[in-house]
Amino acid sequence: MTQFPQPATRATAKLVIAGGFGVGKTTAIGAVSDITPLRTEEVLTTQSTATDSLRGIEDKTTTTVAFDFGRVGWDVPDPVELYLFGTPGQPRFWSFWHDLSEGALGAVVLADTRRLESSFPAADFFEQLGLPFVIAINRFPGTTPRTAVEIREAFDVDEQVPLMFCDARNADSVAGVLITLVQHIANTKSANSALLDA
Ligand SMILES: Nc1nc2c(ncn2[C@@H]2O[C@H](COP(=O)(O)OP(=O)(O)OP(=O)(O)O)[C@@H](O)[C@H]2O)c(=O)[nH]1
Ligand SMILES: [Mg+2]
Repeated sequence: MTQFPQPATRATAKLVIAGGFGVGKTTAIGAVSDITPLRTEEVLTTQSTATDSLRGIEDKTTTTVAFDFGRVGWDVPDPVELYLFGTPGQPRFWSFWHDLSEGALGAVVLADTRRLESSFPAADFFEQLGLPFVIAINRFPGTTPRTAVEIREAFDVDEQVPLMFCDARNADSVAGVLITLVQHIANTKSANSALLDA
């Protein structure tokens, strides 16, 4: 009987995609996911648009009210299967963040340079949780460019936290962010175990 090579067993990891209202979390998971993502979108009410600015995202008509779920895997450089959980961005749904982060190995804090401050709470949340995270700036067209140094200063995070630019609509770009996060998780783990061994 022909022996076919077995597919590589993939390590699995749960990752969280967080950030402020309308920064592109649902878009990013939809772009990179190998499966049709699970979404919990509800139509934006005039009540919520009074509290959450739609500046720069005037076409946005819905918002995530619970979570997004997507899955992406690859075999190179290492076989890995990532389960992606997107958080809701509106402050009234922030209570979900704890539950969504349960068992996660790391997080992406997505941000929009026009409203950077809307993603500060997400960075603070993961910092306090002690969960490794990266900051990814979703470059919306027509926005005034800001340097990585300026953005890092605004976030006031540890210099070890990776910061990069991306396009939430582009699968390769989002995959690049996820690869950076996976590497950051691995580096943080080996740094922590080195500390424990010391
Ligand atoms: N031009 C442009 N539009 C984008 C980009 N990313 C997202 N959008 C649009 O911006 C809007 C917000 O995207 P969402 O993915 O819903 O944002 P979100 O962070 O999930 O929003 P909430 O769940 O409501 O917090 C949508 O209308 C997207 O089509 C981008 O990179 N460029
Ligand atoms: Mg969303």
